[in-house]
Amino acid sequence: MGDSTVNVVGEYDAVVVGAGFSGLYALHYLRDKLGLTVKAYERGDSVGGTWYWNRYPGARCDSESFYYCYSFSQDLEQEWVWSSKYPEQPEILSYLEHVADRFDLRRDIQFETTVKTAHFRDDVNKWEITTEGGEVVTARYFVSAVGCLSAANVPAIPGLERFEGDWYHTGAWPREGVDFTGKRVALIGTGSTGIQATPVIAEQADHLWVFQRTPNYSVPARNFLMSPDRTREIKENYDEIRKAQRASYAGFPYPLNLTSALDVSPEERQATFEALWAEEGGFKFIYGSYFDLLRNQEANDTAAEFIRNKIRQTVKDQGVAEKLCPKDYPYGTKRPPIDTHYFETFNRDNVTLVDLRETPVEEITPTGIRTAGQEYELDTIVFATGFDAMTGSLLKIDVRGRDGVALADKWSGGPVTYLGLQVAGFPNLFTVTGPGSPSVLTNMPLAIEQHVEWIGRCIQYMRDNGIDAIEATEEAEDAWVEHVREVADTTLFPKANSWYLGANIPGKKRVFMPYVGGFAPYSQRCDEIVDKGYEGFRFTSGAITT
Ligand code: N01
Repeated sequence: MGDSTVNVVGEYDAVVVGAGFSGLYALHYLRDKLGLTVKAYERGDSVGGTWYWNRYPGARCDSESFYYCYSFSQDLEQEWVWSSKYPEQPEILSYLEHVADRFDLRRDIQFETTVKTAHFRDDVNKWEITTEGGEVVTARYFVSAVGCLSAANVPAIPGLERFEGDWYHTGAWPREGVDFTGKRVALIGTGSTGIQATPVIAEQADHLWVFQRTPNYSVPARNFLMSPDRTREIKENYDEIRKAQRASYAGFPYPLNLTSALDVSPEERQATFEALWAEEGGFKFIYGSYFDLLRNQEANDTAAEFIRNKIRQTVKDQGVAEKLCPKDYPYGTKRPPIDTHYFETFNRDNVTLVDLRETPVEEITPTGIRTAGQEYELDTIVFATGFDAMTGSLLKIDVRGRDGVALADKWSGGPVTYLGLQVAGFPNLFTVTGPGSPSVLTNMPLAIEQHVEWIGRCIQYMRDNGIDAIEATEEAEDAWVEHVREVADTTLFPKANSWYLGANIPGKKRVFMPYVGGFAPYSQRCDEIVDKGYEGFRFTSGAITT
C-alpha cells in the first residue's frame, strides 16, 4: 500500500495502542466479539498500563475494588476475589494479568513496542502505523487506549541531571522496588500519588521531606479486608450494583442525595460529614453527601472547612497543620485523594513539610535540593508530580489525519473531540476515554467499558452497512466542545489549577478537558446519537484499493 519503500509487515482490521484496562478490553471486544483481526502494541513488557507503571510504595486503588473492575464477564466477576476494599497495586496488576490470560489476549499484543507514528492514508481509508523499531502495519481502525494519566511529568527543575543520588518518578517506578532504609528522601508533589506514598516511605526512610506546592483535601480511605460474607453479598448483587453504577453520576452506586448542603442545619450537616468521614471514608464523602458540593461555593465551603478542621485536629504542630490546609480552591475541584494516615504522618519526627509557596525550589544540586530558604542534603528524590494528563500520551505519537494534518496542530489550542470518542479530520481514530468524555471523573473501568462497547457497536454497524470510514463532523465537534465548556462553567471545577485543565504542565493550553455532565447522561447521549443514525458523524464508503 502507498509508498513502495515502506515495508508493511502486517495488515489488520484494527490496531489498539495500550494494554491497560482499556486496551485489553478493546482487544477482547474487537477480536472475540466482532471477529476482527487485531494487533495491540504496548510499551511495557506486560499488560497492566497504569497498574504496570505505578509501582510506587503505597500505590493502591482508591475506588472500591468490587466496583473498580470489569463487568463485561459475569464469570470473571464471580471467580475473581478481591482481598480488600482498596487493594494494592500488585493485586490489581495480577487481576489484569489474569484477564489477559483468561481471555487469551497476550498472543495479539506486541510488548516492549512503542508506536511512533500513525498516519491516515486518504487514498485507501486506512491507518499506517509505525513503531519505534521501524515496523509498519496498516489497519482500518486505529484505537487509542493509551490512558489518561500515562505520560509522566518530571518538572524541568534546573540541575536534575547533576544530582548524584537516585531519583524516580512514581509513574515509572522500578520493578524491583526502592529500598529507602537509612535514606534522606525528598518527595515532591502532594496529589493522590504523593498522599499515598508519603506514609509508606516515611516508615522506611531515615528522614522524609515532603515538598508541597499546593495542599490537598484528603479523606481517610478506611480500607478493610473483605470478609467472605461481604464478598458473597457483592457477588450475589452484582447485577443491581452494575445497574446503579451505570445510572450514577460518577460510576459509584452510592444512593443519590439530592439535598443541598445548605438546606440542612449545621448540626445535621456536621453529623453527615462526621458519619461519612468516620465510617465510610473514600469517595462516598464527596459523591454520597450533598449533591451541590461541586456546584455551589457556599455548599463546598462547608465540606472544605470540615476537612480543614480534621487536618487541624490530626496534625499536632498547628503551624504545619495550617500549611497542610487547602484554602484557595474548592474541595473536589482537584481530583480528591483518599489516604491512609497521610496527615498523621506529619506527626512523625522523621517527616518535615517543606512549603514551596514560602520557599520555592531554586535548583537541584549534586547533593540535594536548594530552595529559597534552605539546602536539603538528599540521597533520593521522588517525583510524585503527576502526568501530562488526557492528551500527553496520544500526542507522543505523531498522529496525522486527512491531508496529513497533525493531531498536535489540531489540538494546539486544547483538545477538541466529539464525545471524547472521535476527532474531526481523523477518520476511524477512536479515543478510548478521550478528552471531552467523563472518564477521569468516573470509575474508570466502567467508563472504559462504555467507550469500548460504543466503538465496537459502531464498527459492527459500519461493517454491516459496507461503510469504510466514520468521522466526527466539525460542527458536531465544535458543539460538543462548547457543551463541555458550558457544563464545566456551571460547576466549581474551573476554579482550581488542576490537571483537568492542563494547569500542571507549563505552557499547556488551559482547557477544561473532562466532561462534567455525569456518566449516566453522557452514556445516554452516546446511545441517542446512535439511535439518530450516528448524528454528528459522517460516513464514507467506496471501493478500497490496497
Ligand atoms: O498527580 P497530580 P498524581 N514543583 O497531578 C505537584 C490518579 N491516581 O500522580 O497541585 C512542585 O494530582 C503538584 O502541585 P500543584 C488520580 O486521578 C489514582 O498525584 O500542581 N510540585 C501536585 O501536588 C490523580 O488525580 C490513584 O501545585 C509540583 C503533584 O505534584 C492522578 O492519578 C492513585 C511540580 C501532582 O499531583 C494524578 O495523581 C494515584 C513542581 N514543578 C493517582 N509539578 C488511584 O488510586 C507538579 N507538582 C486510582
